[in-house]
Amino acid sequence: MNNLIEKVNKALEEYMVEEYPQDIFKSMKYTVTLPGKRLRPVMCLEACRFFGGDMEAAMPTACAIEMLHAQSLIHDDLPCMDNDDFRRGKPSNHKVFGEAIAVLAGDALLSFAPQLIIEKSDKLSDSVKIKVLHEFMKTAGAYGLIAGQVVDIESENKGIKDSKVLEYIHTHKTADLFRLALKAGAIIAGADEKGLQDMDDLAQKFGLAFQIYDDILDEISTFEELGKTVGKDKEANKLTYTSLYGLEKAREKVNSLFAEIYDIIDKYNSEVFRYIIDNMKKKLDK
Ligand code: GRG
Repeated sequence: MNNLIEKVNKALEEYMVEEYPQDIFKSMKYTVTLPGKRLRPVMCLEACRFFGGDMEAAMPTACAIEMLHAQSLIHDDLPCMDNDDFRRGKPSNHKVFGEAIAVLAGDALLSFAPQLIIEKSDKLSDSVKIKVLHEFMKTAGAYGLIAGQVVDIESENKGIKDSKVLEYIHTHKTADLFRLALKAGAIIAGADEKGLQDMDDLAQKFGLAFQIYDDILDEISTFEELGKTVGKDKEANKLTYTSLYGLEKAREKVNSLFAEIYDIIDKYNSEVFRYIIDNMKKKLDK
């Protein structure tokens, strides 16, 4: 796992150039290279391995997915969205570069990332690139992250407390990026339909588990542990699994999803996924 994270960090440093106009490139690089967990690029490389693919061939795509994730974090932290001053243990992008540049840095990453897939994926055929880009577009747009974010904002404004709406938000705000990572890695390795279906299933279960886990940590952790403001969801009366069912039921749900995830990843002998889930369990048990 640490080896994969190091490889991803090295590639991100290489891809995040600082050109003219420097303000925008600096702002893009700032959030992308802050120390996140790199779950999505690592999962993309791991899914590629599941199906016997060449991890090096998947590296530009893995990094592009981390860039899309960073874009969503930059925009999510803006005053017009979640209004968060900290991210990954440091001031949020707009706190350092100002709102205008932060909006533009997110926008720029949204096109810089697929441009990278096209320009740097020498080992991929054009037809594989198109399939990967198709998944990328579905995730980034109104069928993916944006759909999740819009319903999240609406449900907060209207005080909606509905489990179906909650699942919709988790599916699109959170699971869709894991889906992109796992499916893109599998596509690059030439996985068949059954393999792609497994990745879809794994992403959905992991995404739901991860968002509920994130909501639990928001209630039980400190700023130092998370590197971001804690307790904001409760304060804003946000629709979350913990607000709907309470902490204990939320822990039960995460554990039952983990059990289902183990059934899938054991088929693929995934030490990486085991490491990720074991770490999540430790944080929940503290
Ligand atoms: C895609 C155009 C476009 C817009 C984005 C703002 C927005 C629309 C969506 C919000 C998506 C979001 C921030 C979801 C939260 C998911 C989540 C739990 C993120 C935290 O992920 P970690 O813990 O973060 O993996 P690190 O920092 O470790 O990478």
